[in-house]
Amino acid sequence: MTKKTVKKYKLTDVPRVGKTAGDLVQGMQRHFLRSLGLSHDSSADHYKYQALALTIRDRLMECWKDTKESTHADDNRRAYYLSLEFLMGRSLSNAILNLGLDHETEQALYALGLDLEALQSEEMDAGLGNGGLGRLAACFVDSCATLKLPVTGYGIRYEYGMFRQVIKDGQQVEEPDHWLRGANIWEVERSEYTQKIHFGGHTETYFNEHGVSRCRWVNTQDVLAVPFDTPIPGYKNGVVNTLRLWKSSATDEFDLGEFNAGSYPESVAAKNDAEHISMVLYPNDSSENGKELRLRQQYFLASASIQDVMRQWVEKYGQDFTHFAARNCFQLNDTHPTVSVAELMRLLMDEYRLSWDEAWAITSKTMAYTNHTLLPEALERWSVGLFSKLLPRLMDIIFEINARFLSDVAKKWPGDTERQRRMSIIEEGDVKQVRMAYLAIVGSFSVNGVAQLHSDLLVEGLFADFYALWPEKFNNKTNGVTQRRWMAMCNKSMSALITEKIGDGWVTDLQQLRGLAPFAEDAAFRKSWAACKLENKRRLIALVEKECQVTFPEDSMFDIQVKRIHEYKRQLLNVLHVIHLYDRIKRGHAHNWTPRAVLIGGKAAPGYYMAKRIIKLINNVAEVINNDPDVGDKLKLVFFPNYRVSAMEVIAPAADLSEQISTAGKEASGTGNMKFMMNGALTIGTLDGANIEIREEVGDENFFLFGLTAAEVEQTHGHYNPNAIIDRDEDLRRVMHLIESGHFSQFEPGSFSCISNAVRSAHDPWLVAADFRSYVDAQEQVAESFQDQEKWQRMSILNTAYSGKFSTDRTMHEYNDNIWKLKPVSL
Ligand code: 26Q
Repeated sequence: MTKKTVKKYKLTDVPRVGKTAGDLVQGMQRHFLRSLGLSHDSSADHYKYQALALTIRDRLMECWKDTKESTHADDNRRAYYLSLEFLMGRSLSNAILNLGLDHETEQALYALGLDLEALQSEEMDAGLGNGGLGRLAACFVDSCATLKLPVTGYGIRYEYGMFRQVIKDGQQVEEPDHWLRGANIWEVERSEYTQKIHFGGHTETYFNEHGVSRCRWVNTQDVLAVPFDTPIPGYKNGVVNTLRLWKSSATDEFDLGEFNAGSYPESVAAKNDAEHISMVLYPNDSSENGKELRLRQQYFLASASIQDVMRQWVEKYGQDFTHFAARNCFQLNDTHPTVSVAELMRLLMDEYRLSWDEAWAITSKTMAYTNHTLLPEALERWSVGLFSKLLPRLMDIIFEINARFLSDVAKKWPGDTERQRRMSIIEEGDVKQVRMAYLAIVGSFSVNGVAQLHSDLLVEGLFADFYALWPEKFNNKTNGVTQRRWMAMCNKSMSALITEKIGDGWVTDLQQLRGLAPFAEDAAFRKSWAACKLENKRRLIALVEKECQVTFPEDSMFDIQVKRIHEYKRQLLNVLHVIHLYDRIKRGHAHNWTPRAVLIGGKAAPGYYMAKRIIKLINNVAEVINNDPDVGDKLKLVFFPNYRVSAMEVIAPAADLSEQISTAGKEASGTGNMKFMMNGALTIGTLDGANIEIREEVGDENFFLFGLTAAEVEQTHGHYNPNAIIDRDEDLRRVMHLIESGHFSQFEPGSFSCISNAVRSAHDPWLVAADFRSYVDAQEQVAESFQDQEKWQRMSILNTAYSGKFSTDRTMHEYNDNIWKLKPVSL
């Protein structure tokens, strides 16, 4: 054949891949042999998981291509979610669900004699986050894809995610999470979009050819940022968005000049520094201040992501930035990526020659900031010294932003120097500090909290001065969770029952769950509802048996608190209640008893001493209770090790009671509370974060409220006397005595004195003693309600029925309507 007569093909003209069960079987067979090189049917489940994952991935790829082509072709506005954390968990089951391949996959695996659950559990969690803020980012990108919004997630591809928690001798021990060992099926390296990031060096001013003074950043140490893309499928809509995670890598231009030929190995080894930037996630969820590597990570993400967006802009529109702000929006997930404000200024001025005013007009219309904390001590600060050393050019820009900002403040409040001092981005003092939250507010057109109470408290408290200056910037966006993962995927039996009654519209329109409310009065429905819960409880029983060697009785109330271990979240209050129940059983005050199985899980920041003591206390109390024959099935307590996304997928569907017991005014929102509610758990909670809105939706008769309000908490300041409270309350006195007498620390005397001291301290900010009585009384109500199972199931159904507000689909609609203003992708 001559070349001329050969039919021509394009690499990109690939026939569409089939989606029947038979196609999936063939896909798996092909990948098993041709991609994985396997021939033995007896190979480990891990390979079978990989074959299935590759087969499902094939079905994502073409939608991914279509989505990219569509957004590339239009001139529509886009948003970028910048976050140091994306707590994605597993991807396989989510991809199967969102592609609408549930049924076909089940059939294909049946034909192959394989078990879906076994294969799914082979996938490592992508644990690239600490907790709420990281998981929120994951739910957001799911909802954006489902709403067809052109939103790209930008983050860091940590080699090691959140540590694995093992419990040894009742104590937390951290083990490294090398999650990328054994290949990550879901990522695609895109080295052609590598960016260069600068650190160190110094700045120089010079005059350009027009005699204009300009700045350059020289003598820097450079690091490469290599992108890895993960597909984010929307629910049955053909959209696949992108999560782009950056890996750090050394440049090959390492400085041989500094070394003689004999030091070649040393100069290669120096590459290590660069490659460490994306090595590990910081495992604390309230800021650990001042760590240089953390600031490197933050700038690495900000600079790589913004350069990536500008690269795409310049490729498409050239160096004209007139419409840049109209077409681009960066959402900052807390202050962690806030150096972006200064980085966008730098790129526009130093690389693209814009004036300060032009650059500022763009930057301050492009950035939007979400705050996730009310604790003043958790607000991020960086010392000016460290900042100047690591990022001198950005420090200069921040000083200039601050100078111009303070002159505006002076114009509005002439002579009010105290106010200028309070509002300054630079905190004066022994060590000057950059206040990142203030930089974020000054540099953004939108600032939001994550629940109504939180947003209200921000403008009344931490950000009051800024609210007085720019009231129009501040808004609320109550958090949510994706019902795809947190109901449809993890609670199949309940989902099927719901769909049978009201259809499957709720999967993309959660308010439709309201249609369930009338069925609360239907006895047969309540029976089916209870049967689903029981099935889910059996799954959790098996898991708890495996992880904790404790058997939860299936008819006991599953009382659950899972979240990071923090004093403000008050796991300690939970334990005090459990000790109180134990004490009652021992005293023979257990008539009409409601059996309870209490599960507490969560990770403590490795350096957080009190949090680690609380874990130890929980384990010691569990040891005593679970082995006391007087207690038997009346009460069980476990500390669930290594709490993570995939564990929550088993825990939430099995819960009867959701513990949301933070000191009022301290939990910004909470999102676990929403997952439990959707899965039919009742909440015992304070008036804190989104609990308030949960109670508003479900009605106070279906919610167990206790505790001081945020305003009352504020008022206790200066006159709190926990010892008087303990003296007056016999139950609390007995509980404190059990702890202080060493009943739970027989071989470790004094081991919990820090805990009892904290409860007795007049300066206890978390007011554990203050809320004890009202908590125990509310728990008594809970126990009584659980005895009337008909009533309980009715309340459970209504919790699910009124959880519609807490979908991230609603949250993303609100971000889009008020902040991003994006048009859906047309496919
Ligand atoms: C900061 C500096 C250095 C190292 C680490 C950090 C750091 C990392 C993570 C600080 C905070 C976090 C995470 C905070 C977080 O998860 N906050 C939670 O966000 C949820 C989503 O909005 C809310 O529901 C929770 O109320 C809030 O606690």
